[in-house]
Amino acid sequence: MFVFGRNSIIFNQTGSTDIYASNRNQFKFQDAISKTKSNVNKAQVEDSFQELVINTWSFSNATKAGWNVLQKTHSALDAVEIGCMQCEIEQCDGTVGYGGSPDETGETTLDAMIMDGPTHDVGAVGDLRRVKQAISVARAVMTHTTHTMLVGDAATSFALEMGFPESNLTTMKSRQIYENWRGANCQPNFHRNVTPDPKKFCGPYKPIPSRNTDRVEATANKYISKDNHDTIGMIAIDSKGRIAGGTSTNGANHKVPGRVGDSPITGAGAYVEQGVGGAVSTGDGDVMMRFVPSFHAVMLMSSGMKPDAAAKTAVAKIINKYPQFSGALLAVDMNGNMGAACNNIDGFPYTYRTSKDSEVKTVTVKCSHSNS
Ligand code: SD4
Repeated sequence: MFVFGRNSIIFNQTGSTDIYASNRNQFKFQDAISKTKSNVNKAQVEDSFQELVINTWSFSNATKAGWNVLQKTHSALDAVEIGCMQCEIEQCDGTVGYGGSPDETGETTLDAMIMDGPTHDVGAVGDLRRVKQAISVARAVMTHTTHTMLVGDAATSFALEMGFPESNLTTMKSRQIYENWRGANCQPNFHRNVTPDPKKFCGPYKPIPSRNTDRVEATANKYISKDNHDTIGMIAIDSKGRIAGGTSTNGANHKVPGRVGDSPITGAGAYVEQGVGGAVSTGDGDVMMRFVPSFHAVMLMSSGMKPDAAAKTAVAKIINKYPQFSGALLAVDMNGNMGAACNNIDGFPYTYRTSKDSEVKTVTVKCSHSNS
């Protein structure tokens, strides 16, 4: 039995595993760490790669958790799942896991995805309700279905069927955030072209005549700030050179119920390509998912661009249309070269550890159009 942090992994005789994660409620999930080895396209992997775990923001405990599991199971997928799970448990910056970003009804809902480089397999959940372990449910979608994404209450039903516990994602803090927002006439919110005026009043709203084609300006979500866009996006490479990526978030504060952001969308929130590298994004997902920036950056790397330049080019493409956009993109190649680009944030930190390092390191990138 391996014990790391608050999670215990028990390997049984068949080689499959159970995870017990203590997150106030304990949960048990058969095969939460799946039999990665059997999933691997062996032709695409080699031995003795430099191991790596890297993730958005200063979530160093998540990096550590991912790194520790990488040392024990030698699986990039496990590292991404456990690393992101660490943030779900810690409720990193209030924007990952339960108790953050209440929607317009006060409910916290979760988005997450995980992607396996060797198989190009993806599992994702959007608008997941009443289940805390979003990244693990995403992995269950990948492992136990041939689908890519499940959403809303139906994703919850699937999670319960897979053995995850149902629980309330609302906390005193998220209740307070919601009450304050209601008290401020539901400002800010994400509505437009509705009546009553959404810049002054709460809903319910009715549409007012508007044609998309009349609009000449692209609009980003201006209120997105450092405090409400700290999604974890993580990439790991194991010693066999298998790359995996993933994300977990509670999305955008005061979102319209049913809203799903970029984080669970393949190529938007995260993308990995075996033999090339990976990228993950954080920020205004409503804008980013229109550009699939993670896919863009990885494609640029596949044509020879370094991660730093690839991240900058992909972000520049978004800024060109949405100068107000706030967000960041982190990219890494199979050799562990890394780079990031960001816009309208007061600096974007990321943390990583490779086999060359004795501890987790942090790099902070200066952003274009910084508010500072
Ligand atoms: C979203 N991109 O749902 C996410 C939010 C976030 O850092 O914080 N990203 O739009």
